[in-house]
Amino acid sequence: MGRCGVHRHDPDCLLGNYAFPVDGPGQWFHPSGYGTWVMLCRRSGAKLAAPARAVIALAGDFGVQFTLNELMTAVEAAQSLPLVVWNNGALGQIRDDMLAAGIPATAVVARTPDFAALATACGARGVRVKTAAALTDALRTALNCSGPTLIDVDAGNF
Ligand SMILES: Cc1ncc(C[n+]2csc(CCOP(=O)(O)OP(=O)(O)O)c2C)c(N)n1
Ligand SMILES: [Mg+2]
Repeated sequence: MGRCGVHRHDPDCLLGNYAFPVDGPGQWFHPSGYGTWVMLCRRSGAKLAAPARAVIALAGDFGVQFTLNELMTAVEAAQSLPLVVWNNGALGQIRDDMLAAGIPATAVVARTPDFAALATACGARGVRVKTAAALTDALRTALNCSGPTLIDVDAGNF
């Protein structure tokens, strides 16, 4: 997820890899290399391996759709797992890279499903938030719930 294009070391960068503060190893999992979209299975696996630790899954609105079926695994395992979906209605990184390269952004803006409803249909909790404060509240609640919560974040306000 992100909106940084080639400016990945920009202090305003929203790319999780650069923006998320960690103070030790084993706290940030990213599919380095090809950056393959495997977010939900990996976080669900991390929660299985370390059930006492708080685990949060973070994905873009298109990346999450590749492994959203794994939400069922988290539901079956009753994993207390917030799944934060950064919803910008776009394949944002690809769009930004196209624009940064001076080529027209093609086929990178598309409709996304109602993620909160989709989560509910899977037996998970689903909420939509529009502000940082609401996101904080939703995360606190989700970490204290049994079972996963999909938090659909309207990126337009950030
Ligand atoms: C399986 C797979 N296919 C394609 C890509 C290439 N790719 C990297 S970022 C990206 C767009 C990501 O869109 P989204 O998940 O909505 O995140 P955003 O950049 O909008 O925050 C794509 C297609 C990939 N990383 N993994
Ligand atoms: Mg996106």
